[in-house]
Amino acid sequence: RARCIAEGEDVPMRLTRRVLTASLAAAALAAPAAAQTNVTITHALPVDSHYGVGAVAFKEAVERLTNGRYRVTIQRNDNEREAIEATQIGTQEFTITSTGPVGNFVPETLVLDIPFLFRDYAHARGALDSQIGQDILAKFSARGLVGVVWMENGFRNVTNSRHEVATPADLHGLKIRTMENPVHMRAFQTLGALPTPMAFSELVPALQQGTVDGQENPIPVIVSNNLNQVQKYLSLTRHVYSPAVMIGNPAFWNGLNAADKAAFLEAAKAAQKANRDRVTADEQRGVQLLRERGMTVRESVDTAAFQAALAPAFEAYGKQFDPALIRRFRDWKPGS
Ligand code: EAX
Repeated sequence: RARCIAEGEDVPMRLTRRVLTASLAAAALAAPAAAQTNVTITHALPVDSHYGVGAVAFKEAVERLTNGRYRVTIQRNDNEREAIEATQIGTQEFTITSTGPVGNFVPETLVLDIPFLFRDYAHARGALDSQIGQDILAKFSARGLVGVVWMENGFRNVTNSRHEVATPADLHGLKIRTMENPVHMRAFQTLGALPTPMAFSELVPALQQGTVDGQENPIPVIVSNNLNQVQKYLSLTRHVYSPAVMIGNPAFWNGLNAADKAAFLEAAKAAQKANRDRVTADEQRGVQLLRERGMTVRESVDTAAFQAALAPAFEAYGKQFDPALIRRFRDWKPGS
C-alpha cells in the first residue's frame, strides 16, 4: 500500500482520483457512440469519371453535413438496370445511372431520350432543373423509387470498328449496341442500323468479340472506359442528350428527418455540380485525347440528314408521348 501512496499525497484524494478515472472510463464505454448509419451508392463507371466525381462529392458532403452520422460507401456496378432494382428493393440506398434503362421502371422519363430534343448542354441542364424536369423526377415515387436529382451523362456519339460514319447511309447494316431503351432502339432501326440492346456491363466483350460493330455513348464514357481500345472510328453525331439521375430507396429516404433530408439534398446538388463540371471538362479535351489514343474522329457529320432520316421515328414519338410535353422540352429557354 505504501508504494501506492505518492509522497505527501492525501490518501482520500488518490482514491477519489482513481475512482473518478475508472467511473469516467466506464461511462465512456457505456455511453452509446453517436449512431452511425452506412449508406451505399453505386454507379457504372470508373472512379475517374463524370459519375465517379459526383459520387465522391456526394459522399464528402453527406459525411460533412451530418457530422459523420452517415457514412457513404461508393461501389461500382456497370449493370445499371440491376443497380436500379437493388435501389428499389433496398439492398443499396442510392445509385447514379443514365436514364437508359430507367424507362423500364419510370416510363415518363423516356421522353427525355428522344434524339435531338436538346440543343446543347445549357438547354438540357436548364430544362431538367426547371419545373418540367422536376415534374418528371416527381414521377419516380409512384414507381417505388425516389428521383433525387438530375445528373448528366452527355451528348451521345456513334463509334464503330468498320468505317467512318458521316451520314445516315453510313449506318446501314451496322450492328450498333444500344442501351435497353426503346426510344433509342427505334431511332437506330429507323436509321437503317441493327440496334442490339444490352447492359453496359456487356458492351466491351461484345465489341471485342465483334458481336456488335459499334455503340454510342458520350465522350466522357468513351474516354473513362478507354473504348478507343475496341473502337476505331468516332463520329460526333451528338444524336441524343443522355441525362443521368441519382435515384434513392424510398424507405431510406422517407425515414430521414427533415434536417437529414435537407443535408442529403444539398449533397445531391454537390454531386450534380461536380458531375456536370466534369462533363464540361471532358467535352473540352476528350476528342483530342481520343485522337491521341488512335481513334479516327469525324467531327462534322450531316446532322440535318440524320434529323430528316429520323422523321418516321419522330412521328411515332409524337404518338407515344404528349406532343405538348415534347415541345415544352424542345423549345425550353431560360426564363420560359
Ligand atoms: O451511364 O449504358 C450506357 O451506354 C451508359 O451510357 C453508361 O452505362 C453510362
